[in-house]
Amino acid sequence: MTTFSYNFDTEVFRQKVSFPTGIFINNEFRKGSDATEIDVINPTTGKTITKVSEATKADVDDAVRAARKAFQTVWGLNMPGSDRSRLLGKLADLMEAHSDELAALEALDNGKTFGWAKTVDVTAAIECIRYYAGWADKVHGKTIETSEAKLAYTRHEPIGVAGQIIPWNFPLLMMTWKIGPALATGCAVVLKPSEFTPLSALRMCSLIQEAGFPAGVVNVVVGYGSTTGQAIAEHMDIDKVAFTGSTLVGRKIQEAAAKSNLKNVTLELGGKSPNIIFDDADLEQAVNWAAFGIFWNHGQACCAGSRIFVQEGIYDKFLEAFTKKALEIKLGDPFKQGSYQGPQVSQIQYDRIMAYIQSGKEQGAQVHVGGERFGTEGYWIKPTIFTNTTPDMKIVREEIFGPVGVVIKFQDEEDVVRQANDTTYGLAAAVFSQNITRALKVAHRLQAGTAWINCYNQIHCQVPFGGYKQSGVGRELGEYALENYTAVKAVHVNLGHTI
Ligand code: TXE
Repeated sequence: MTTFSYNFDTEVFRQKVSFPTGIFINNEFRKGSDATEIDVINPTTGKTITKVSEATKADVDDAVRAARKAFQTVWGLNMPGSDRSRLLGKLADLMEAHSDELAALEALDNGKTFGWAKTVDVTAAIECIRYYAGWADKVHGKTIETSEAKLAYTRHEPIGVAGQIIPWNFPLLMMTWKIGPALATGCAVVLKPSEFTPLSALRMCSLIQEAGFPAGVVNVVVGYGSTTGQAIAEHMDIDKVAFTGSTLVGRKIQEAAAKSNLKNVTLELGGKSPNIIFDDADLEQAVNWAAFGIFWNHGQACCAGSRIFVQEGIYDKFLEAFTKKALEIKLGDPFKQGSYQGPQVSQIQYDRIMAYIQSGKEQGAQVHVGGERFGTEGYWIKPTIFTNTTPDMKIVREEIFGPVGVVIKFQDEEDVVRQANDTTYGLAAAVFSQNITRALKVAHRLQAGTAWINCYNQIHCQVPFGGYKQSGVGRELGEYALENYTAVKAVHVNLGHTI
């Protein structure tokens, strides 16, 4: 079985970190059944960091067996919510104690900066586990009035074994969004991290062990999508699958669920979110948030504000200030103080983004700034702004998932609402205006699961998140996420009604 051992000797984190990187089933690390391994690449340099065990379909079967057994014997309805809460709380404490290490793993594996990983990813991941620890003993049904001869009530029972497939853009945070509500409600989990960024999930496995979760409650199988991921989606003994990733794969998950056991499906998919800036916006704030909206996490956010609509009266001023802001973004070693942007996650993503940039040029858009690689090694792309676009261009219609925004001029409310909703996606949207009536009216007309007013990329574990249209099915976070992991049972008790 593989072990990760790495001596971080960086400006912001110096420590030797080592932990097992086998597949994690029944609270034990072990090799995959074929003893094959996956290379983990450092996107900053393009060099291999380590290898981790690859899980096969047979390993997924084992993981599901372990989860089912735990669910039926020690977890689910067999453990009171207050005990599950205590375990989740312990896990959050352990994550806190290891927060620098977790941030360093995210920075190494994903390429985001240590600073962002620490202040956003790890902090929000801990908050998420704590938040769901709070829910674990508050999952309850209702009593429902029908007649005096009858008592009717509902139980919100854990759905069973949950398969969870997550991406590489927020590896740790996505893991907590998935396991938090699942464990709070009493489901057992088989989770597949992205093959590109497995390290923080594997480190979490040892923390889960240490926290004292019973064997089989959380199982982690690192593997490729078309094999390991597909094995989860089509498994006959998985009751629910939760997926975050591309719309293309989301369709496959739903198809596999339909063709197997009709498992419950929730999907968090892509986006092409509009960010609308009216003439009466606070210009400086709008510029800052717009830059954060598209360039944060190197544009690798499903809710990235990639279509920036600016009203004609302030278009020139906005573009000037926004350009300045984009040019100020400091690209640099994720482990150096002051770096804002690191590399894209992989060669594949780098190539995909550069192909979009090329298509924008070929279709006649203008590269206003950026549009090229940064440095000589790794997968770095400069913050890029396109202007002179038309609505049919690929860079306007498709999710680029990189630091590439299009700035589009609009005339009035009607015009911008029509353009903003002219997309197959519907994950997020934002409106900047100091006229709160206008901002609210427009926010209500936008077809999106999240609407921000005078801010961007604001996500809290208490507030639901998810997409309209082809951006997803169901909602994560908040109380809403508990519904994804519970089945409602209606119990009817006869108090004297005779037949
Ligand atoms: O995603 P995939 P990729 C979007 C973004 C990006 C594009 C492609 O536009 O450019 O997707 O990225 C697993 N059955 N988002 O190719 O393939 C895979 O192993 C089951 C948006 O990396 O969707 C990984 O664990 N699982 C997004 C996960 O799915 C499969 C985040 C996501 O990978 C599978 C990431 C299969 N057949 C990309 N094929 C967001 N919504 O935040 C792959 N996987």
